[in-house]
Amino acid sequence: MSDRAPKDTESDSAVPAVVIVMGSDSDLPVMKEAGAALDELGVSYQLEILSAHRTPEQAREFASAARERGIKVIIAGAGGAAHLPGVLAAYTTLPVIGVPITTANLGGLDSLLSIVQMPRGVPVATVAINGARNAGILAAQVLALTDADLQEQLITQKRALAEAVIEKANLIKEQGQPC
Ligand code: RP5
Repeated sequence: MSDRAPKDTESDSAVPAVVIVMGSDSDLPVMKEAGAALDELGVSYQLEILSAHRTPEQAREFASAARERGIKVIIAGAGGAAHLPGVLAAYTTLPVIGVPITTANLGGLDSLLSIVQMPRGVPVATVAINGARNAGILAAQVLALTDADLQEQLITQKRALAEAVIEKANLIKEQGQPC
């Protein structure tokens, strides 16, 4: 495994901070929500299709080189026998955020369990089924540990969430409880 710290020369602006990997183009409708969350926060990212089963060599090569390239966080979405996030995590010490994709036969429970039940020592931070937006936000929160501007944006976003709830609560109070 090659997982050395990134060299300064490789941490330039051409390298995306986050790579959003998915097992198939059929995952894109869900996984693009991670990209939308990162777009809102001005975080650079790249989309990749890699499969733990169909392109295992390419998946290994990507994960083994990711840290040295200067990538900071990997988001990986997969459905069914969803081994992609775990396989990537096996080859890197970068944080890997797993997104279980909903499935026709088992509703995504298969994906969720495949991603979340990692063996001790090889973690994947797993979000909800189809929770790609949260994966994008979580990736930004990792980056915000060393980025004060990004941290400010995340605080603003959380304030907006709170204000929206308070507004709805006030509206219900004004209109009265429905019987
Ligand atoms: C997984 O198999 C992919 O992540 C996708 O969710 C699922 C089905 O893939 P396709 O048959 O649609 O390519 O590897």
